[in-house]
Amino acid sequence: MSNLQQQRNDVTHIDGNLHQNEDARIGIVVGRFNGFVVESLVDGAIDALLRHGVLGSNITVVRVPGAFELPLVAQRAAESDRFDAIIALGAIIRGSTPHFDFVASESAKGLSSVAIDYNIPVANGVLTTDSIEQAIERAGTKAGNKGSEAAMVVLEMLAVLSQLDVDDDYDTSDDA
Ligand code: INI
Repeated sequence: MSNLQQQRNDVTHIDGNLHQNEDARIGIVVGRFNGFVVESLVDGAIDALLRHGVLGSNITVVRVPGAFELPLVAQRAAESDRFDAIIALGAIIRGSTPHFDFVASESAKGLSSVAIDYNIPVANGVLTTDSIEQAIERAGTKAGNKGSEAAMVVLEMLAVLSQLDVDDDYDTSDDA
């Protein structure tokens, strides 16, 4: 085997294993604005979590007025230490939102800050679409369900992060 091939074989790959979730405690924060779309995202997220072994008793759904309020409640949820990961769900629809760009960007920025500041996976499952039709398409009809996608994201992230916590093999103590 060439040295290059050997080195390739020695590379450590860490990928998310999506099967061990019975202990995962998941907070779902939900903006009620455009609720007819958002509730399909909530259903999709809960369904995906349960199908991947998360216990219903370990799932908490917190509803707030709109997507703009999601970062604060996600931050409180992270701070509370009650959750291993947070899923944020909402729908911001440009057609009916004069301040679409502002709400969308503040919501996204705030959610990513929570993940970094509290060292916890936060999935951004907030739909940002030009029209109600596009939102419906992404809420369980022809373009999937952004709620279930967000649920899968946090499960994958939990799996990846737990392996990083355990695997210290990259520590080259031979050099010592
Ligand atoms: N909130 C949404 O989640 N989606 C929207 O499309 C939306 N529109 O259209 O304005 C919206 N606005 C409310 C916003 O999130 C706050 O609740 C509000 O500004 C009070 O802070």
